[in-house]
Amino acid sequence: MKSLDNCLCKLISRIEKGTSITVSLASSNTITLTFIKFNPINGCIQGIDSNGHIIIIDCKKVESIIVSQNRNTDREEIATQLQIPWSITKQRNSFYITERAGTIVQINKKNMNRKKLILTRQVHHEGEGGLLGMVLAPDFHRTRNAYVYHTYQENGNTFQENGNILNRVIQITETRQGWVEKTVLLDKIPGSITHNGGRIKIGPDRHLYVTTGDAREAEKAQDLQTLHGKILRMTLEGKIPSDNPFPNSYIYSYGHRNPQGLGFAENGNLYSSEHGPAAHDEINQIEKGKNYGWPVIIGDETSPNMVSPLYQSGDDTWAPSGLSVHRDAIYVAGLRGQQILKFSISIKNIETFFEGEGRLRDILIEDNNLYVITNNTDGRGSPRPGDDRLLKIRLK
Ligand SMILES: [Ca+2]
Repeated sequence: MKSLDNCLCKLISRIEKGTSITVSLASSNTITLTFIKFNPINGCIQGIDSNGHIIIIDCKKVESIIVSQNRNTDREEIATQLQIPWSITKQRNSFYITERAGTIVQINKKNMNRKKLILTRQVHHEGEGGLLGMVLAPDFHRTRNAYVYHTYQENGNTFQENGNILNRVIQITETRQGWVEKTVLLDKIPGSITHNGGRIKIGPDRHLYVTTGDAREAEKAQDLQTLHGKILRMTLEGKIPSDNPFPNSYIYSYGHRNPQGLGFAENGNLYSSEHGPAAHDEINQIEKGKNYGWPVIIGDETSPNMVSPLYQSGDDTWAPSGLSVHRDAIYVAGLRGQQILKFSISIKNIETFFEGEGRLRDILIEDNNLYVITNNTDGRGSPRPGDDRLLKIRLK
């Protein structure tokens, strides 16, 4: 204890058993543990790592300790050192996580394998654009096929007002060298330095649902002749399904500003989250052919033939991104809000489910486990040692 920094001593003595701590070591490694105890005789911390192993750390080797303020201490760190991660997908024991600059990381237990995309159009990473949503094909285990949404440039080198930034949905295949472009499902989706939408999900009907942003042209969210501010529906081959609401159109719903969350409930209901203009963020139930109001109505405002949100944030800002539906609840990742919100559908109640890890980007729920990625490395957050991370939280 004599050689231990006095502040560190005081901090350690206040940590309660069961608290999640992230320890930075002099060797520049970081490790996250569930704290058990501190032994003042040998000056060592005892804790449990994400694999359930008991770890003993000599405090003389500790540079710093971050004590998590999580309300939910039942969480594990699955991966660290992610680079601006955007979406989580999972197949058996492997996670596939997109990173905005244009890579996909496979995480299997403690192994991380980062692969590039080999494309006919480069991923354009600027502002909120880049490699965004991803889903694995239903037959991924056999074909290694997946679908991604990414920003690209039609021409030129820099962003020009309402200029040449676009988005597209493509099918890619995993190979040893990287993820190789296979087919283009839809390109020329309006893009901008912000408001690119970008979440994609496969529905129970095996069709692909895609969120697009208004690309900073708000009024076009109401225009059924453009793809600004819409939720699209297409077959896995990129065709327009014959039962889409508008003839010969990908549009499934419209009047959106910048939806980045999309998820299906077990009963097939579709939910989405979107960013409001100044606060007034929204959670919506998405129904075929409906108009969600932007920019005509915001918050709880109403208008004939427009759908007001299931819930909206009022004067608070969540900046909601990915969501996942589990039983009666929608779990929404908050960027600015830095929390996971839990919205109970039947009673329309909202509460903070998890916080204390900074900005959060996407959520995936499987087998009663909630997985979340942080978003602290894109220049808008305050990265900590190990950021960005993939965390696992056990649902009660
Ligand atoms: Ca709305």
